[in-house]
Amino acid sequence: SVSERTYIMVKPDGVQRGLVGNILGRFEQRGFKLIALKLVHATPEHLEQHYIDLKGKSFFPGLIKYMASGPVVAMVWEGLDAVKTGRSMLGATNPLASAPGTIRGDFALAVGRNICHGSDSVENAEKEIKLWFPEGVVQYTNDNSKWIFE
Ligand code: DAT
Ligand code: MG
Repeated sequence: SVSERTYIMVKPDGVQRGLVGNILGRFEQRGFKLIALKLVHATPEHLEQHYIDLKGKSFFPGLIKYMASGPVVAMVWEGLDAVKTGRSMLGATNPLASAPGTIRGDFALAVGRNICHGSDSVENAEKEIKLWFPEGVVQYTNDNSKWIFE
């Protein structure tokens, strides 16, 4: 739906490498509406909650350490098919399999340094938005929606 929401995050390597503006810009240009944004240095406990489904994987400790190594940019984007479209804009989990033109396909090589996160389902998006933005998102009307949607 037009009001679907997804949780997108620039990971610590994306922030350190100065890719925040580029990643943000792609969602803006595509026509998604920014409804929440913050720079946050998350605790390991918070990140374990975010990646709870992966607990037990061999790479889990390394993943948490990497994600806690610096600030991340947490954001919520709203628009038509936001979850699926967000995932396709990110590219495959392993950047070596990501098509050029995707964020990972343009900026990353290693699966453990793949610079961005995007929700994989509407249900998980709702959970992640609650986890990262317990204060809620920002409500405002964006007059350009009539130029983006029929
Ligand atoms: P995605 O981030 O594409 O949703 P995921 O949820 O399966 O992928 O995994 C979360 C993150 O964990 C992923 O972005 C990078 C890391 N990861 C996944 N598989 C990995 C692996 N085999 N080795 C190292 N890191 C991995
Ligand atoms: Mg995932």
